[in-house]
Amino acid sequence: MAHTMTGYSLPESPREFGFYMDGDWVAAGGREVFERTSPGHGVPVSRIPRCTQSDLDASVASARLAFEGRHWAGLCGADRAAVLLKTADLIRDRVDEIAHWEVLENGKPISQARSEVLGCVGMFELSAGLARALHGDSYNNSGDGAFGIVTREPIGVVGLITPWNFPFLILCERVPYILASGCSIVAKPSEVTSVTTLLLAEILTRAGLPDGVFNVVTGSGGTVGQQLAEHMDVDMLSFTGSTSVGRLIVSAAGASNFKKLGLELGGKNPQIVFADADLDDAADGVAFGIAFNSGQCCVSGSRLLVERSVADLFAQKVAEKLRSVKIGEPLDESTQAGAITTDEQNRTILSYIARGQEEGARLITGGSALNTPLGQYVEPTVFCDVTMDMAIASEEIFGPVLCVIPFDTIDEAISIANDTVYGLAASVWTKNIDKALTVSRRVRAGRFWINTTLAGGPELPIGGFKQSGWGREAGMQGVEEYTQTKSIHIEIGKRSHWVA
Ligand code: TXE
Repeated sequence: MAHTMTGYSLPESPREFGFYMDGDWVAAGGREVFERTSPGHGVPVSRIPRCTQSDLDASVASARLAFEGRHWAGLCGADRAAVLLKTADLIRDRVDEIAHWEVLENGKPISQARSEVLGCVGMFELSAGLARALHGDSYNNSGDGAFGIVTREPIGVVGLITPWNFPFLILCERVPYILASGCSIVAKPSEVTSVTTLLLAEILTRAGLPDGVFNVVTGSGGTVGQQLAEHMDVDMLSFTGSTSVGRLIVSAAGASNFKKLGLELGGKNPQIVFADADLDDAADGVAFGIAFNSGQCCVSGSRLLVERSVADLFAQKVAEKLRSVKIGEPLDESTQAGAITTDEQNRTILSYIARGQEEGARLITGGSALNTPLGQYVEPTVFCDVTMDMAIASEEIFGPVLCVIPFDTIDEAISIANDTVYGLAASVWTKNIDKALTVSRRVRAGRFWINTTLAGGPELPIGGFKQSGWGREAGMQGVEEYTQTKSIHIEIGKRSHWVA
């Protein structure tokens, strides 16, 4: 192992992984292999098999067998809870290892990766309680001759397609809740960040999850991902990724078996700052909202709508904060923002920065790739004088690029906030409760923050309005999404006959 200055190591050669099916590893064997290079260091770190259609069919069959055999769905909530709690313990024991792989494949800072993994422990703990609390409904108001019961049943075999920006966190915003419902899963992580999904499979088996309930196929989205979306024996698919691939998923579901879909797609999220806000707090929040994870969050606050009377002053405050963000070596404990995860994403961000300049926006900080010997990093960037007809104001950049748009009235702020095809998240910064609540009611977004941003907990459901997606993940709603209801009507006493 080659050691960095930080105590963590870079592998001397990439580590080989198999995929995971029916409670065990399957070696890559003669399959094609994808080699992942660490975006923060430029060295190869992992080798992952490209699964074939028959690997996928076998994984779906394994999930189906486990489901129909009722090995998991048939357990009582308390038994499911025991496995989920054990999983939480095992994740806590392996936090450093999981966080290290997140850094190697994604490029995020180690301290952030560690706190994300610890957050995932809480999701498993909460889901254990939800597995026990899940219940249906009853209708005792149909008269003495009838009784109605509404039960919740797990929907069946769930496909789970996840992206590269939060490989473990996004996975754990879904897996424990899906398992709490009693479903079986076939997961397909992004090809560039597969390792921590595979590690979770191993952990779940060690925690006592029956074989076949959680399987992982690896490979590219266009092949095995598309095949999972088209699969006739998958009952529901949860997809997190780009809006364009979301459209392909909807078509695939319609063209196959009408599987139910959960979709969490792109965002172009407003941060609305009024002149009466605590401007120092707001500047810190806005800087965090755009630089955290190098802006590669579906909920990044990428549009700063700021009251005109303080717009210049406030933009400068944010720019000053962003210039002090520590960017670079993700394995350094003090790093706040790491690498851009993929080469393609790096090119996309730099091309949007060039486009903003061509469109006439005024660059007040950042605007360049960081000059480092290895890896790919982009300076947090702020554009002022942005108008809503510019591409940088309406398209998801998915990088540390903030667009500043001034407003004069609360109605104008709400109208600009809603002037987007997306509706994932929004924040408002003000000390006036009337303004905060009016804006929170009228902005169309699935997550809303008042005097904070990118906050939450495992209890609160997440998901988007408009083209940001369908359905909700996490919280009790995130368990119920993976169930379907059955209405059971019971007649009491002697039937009154239809045929005399
Ligand atoms: O996403 P993709 P990419 C946005 C962000 C980013 C853009 C592209 O704007 O710049 O998407 O990122 C799998 N059938 N978000 O290219 O391609 C793929 O293997 C089935 C927003 O990485 O959507 C991966 O597992 N699956 C976002 C997952 O879909 C397919 C997070 C996401 O990849 C597939 C990431 C197909 N035809 C990017 N093609 C968010 N909402 O958080 C790809 N995949």
